[in-house]
Amino acid sequence: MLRKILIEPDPILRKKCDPVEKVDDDLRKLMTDMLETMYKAPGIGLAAVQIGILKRLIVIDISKNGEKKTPLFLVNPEIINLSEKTSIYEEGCLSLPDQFAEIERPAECKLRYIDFNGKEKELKATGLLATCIQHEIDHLNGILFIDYLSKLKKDMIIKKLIKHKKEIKRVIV
Ligand code: K1U
Ligand code: ZN
Repeated sequence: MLRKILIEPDPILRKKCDPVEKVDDDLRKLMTDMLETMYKAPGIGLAAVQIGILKRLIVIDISKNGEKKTPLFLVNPEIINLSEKTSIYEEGCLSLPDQFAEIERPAECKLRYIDFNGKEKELKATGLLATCIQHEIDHLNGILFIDYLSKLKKDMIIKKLIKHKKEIKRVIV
């Protein structure tokens, strides 16, 4: 089932998410809905808070069009190491439509998480995957990539999004 993605400014996107207590069939259905919503958007990541669910839950798939799909389901992800080396990527966000900015983050990260079947796992990520994981974990803590920009750039983006939301409302009503 496709879910509606929240657009900034929305107070829900600024909340800190709660840990997941157990991985059961209801949670697996939610993760499957999140993956479907992310593929449809289209995007390479989605945090549950972006569909209004305040749980520490992320789906990611950085495979390219035409490649075999490689979905990752991260329940209660915890960063256990960040590299000193950094890298810069032009980031997008499904909650900030049509907005992009170059963001510098640690180039590599190691994380511990629970997978789709409830098993504890560790993963070392580099490149786009490391960037995407850090971007999504930021969502779980109420942080958006615009928070790393100057006040001027951030305010400009928020202004555009308010206009975009008014426009959508006008078309729907
Ligand atoms: O909103 C999100 O959290 C998803 C976001 C993830 C992300 C993108 C780039 C850098 C860091 C994190 C997106 O997926 S934005 C859309 C996007 O990047 C994309 C869409 C289609 C094809 C390829 C990329
Ligand atoms: Zn995002």
